[in-house]
Order: sequence, then structure tokens, then C-alpha cells
Amino acid sequence: VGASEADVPVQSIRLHESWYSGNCYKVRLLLTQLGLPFERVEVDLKDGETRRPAFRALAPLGRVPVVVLDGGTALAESNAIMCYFGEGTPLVPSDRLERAQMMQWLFWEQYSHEPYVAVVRAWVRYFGVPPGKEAELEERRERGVRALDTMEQHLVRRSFFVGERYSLADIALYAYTHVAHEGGFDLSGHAAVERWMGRVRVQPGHIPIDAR
Ligand SMILES: N[C@@H](CCC(=O)N[C@@H](CS)C(=O)NCC(=O)O)C(=O)O
Repeated sequence: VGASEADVPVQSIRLHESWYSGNCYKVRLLLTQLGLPFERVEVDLKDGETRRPAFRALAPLGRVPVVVLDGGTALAESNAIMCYFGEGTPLVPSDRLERAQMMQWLFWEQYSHEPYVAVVRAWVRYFGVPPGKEAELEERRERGVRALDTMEQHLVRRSFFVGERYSLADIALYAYTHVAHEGGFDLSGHAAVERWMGRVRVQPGHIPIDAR
């Protein structure tokens, strides 16, 4: 996938992000694979920067990632940002049903995967478990395992999530699955997920989450 295939009508892209956030990594990975240059602006989540008026003025939804296009319009929500840049490239299926199946996995990731796999990782590895939320941590962990089980079942007979080729669905799900172990998830019983992650990692232009 090269820049010529990503026919995006913008001159400049500024990505407000956090380097360890999987949601931000999705955007960074996609832009890199599309060959689109972008500027990175690190937002200090631990310091509460997303709650400050200056950030809220830029990003009313109050979270990273946010991209600012041509120094003006801001766009939030990792999967929406990916759709914006991915449109018209091989990373978004041209077949209508497959495109809807890709969306199915993007919505599923946000509702049934990220709130568990990503939040457990964030609490365990980066922020600490909020006081009184120990039981909630375990509940989220259980639901995270269920999400990983769902992925495993889907991938047992498939190479990628949709249409047997790499798409935005794979980027969205890879982002937090490949660092799930940082939250204490054990993927050893998820061989199909492990094999799929191997396939994602060898896609042209792949970068790791901690690439600076
Ligand atoms: N649904 C959003 C979630 C974004 C999100 O949760 N961002 C986190 C970092 S991963 C954040 O900005 N947290 C700081 C805060 O909520 O104040 C997306 O996919 O972009």
C-alpha cells in the first residue's frame, strides 16, 4: 500500500497521541503503511492533559488519538480516523458486504474488546488499578478472555478477519491484542490468534507500538 493509493485530500496531518496507547498506535501504523507523513504530538495522559481546557478546545471528545488536518479540522475516534485515511485503499474492501464486515469488527473491537483487553492493560501496566475497582478488574479480565476466545474461533479457519486479506479490521484488533500480555492475558491457548498476529507483523510497512 503506497501513498499513491491513499488519495487523501489533505496537505498536513498532526496526530495528538500517547505512545503507549493502542488506539493511537492504530492510526500511526495505518499512516505509516499508507506512506502518509504526519507530525506526532505526545499528550501526557498520566498528567491529566486530556482534561485541560487547551486540549478540550482542540478535541471536544477529550481523548487521544485526535488528528488535526491542515492545521484546522480535528477528527477523533481511532476507528473513524482509520476509515478516513483508509478509504479508497486496499485496506478497505471494495465489496459492499466485506466493507460492512470490516465495520462489524471495528464496532465489535470498541464495544467488546477494547473496554476489557485495553483497560485491564492500562490499569495493570500504566495507571494502577483505581481504588475499589479490584473486582471490576477481574470482571473485565474475564470479558477480555471471552473477546480473545471469539477472535480465536473466527481465525481458526481464516488468515485475516475479513475477505482473507489484511484490512482495517486487522489493524484495529491487533493494536491491543498484541500487547494483551502486558495486562496479564495469556495467549498460549489462542494459537490461531498468535498465527494471525505473525501475519499482521509481516505486512509491508509494519511498525511496532514503541517505534519513536
Ligand atoms: N473510542 C476512543 C477511545 C480513546 C481513548 O480511550 N483514549 C484514551 C487513551 S487510549 C485517552 O485519551 N484517555 C485519557 C482520558 O480519557 O482522559 C478511540 O478509539 O479513539
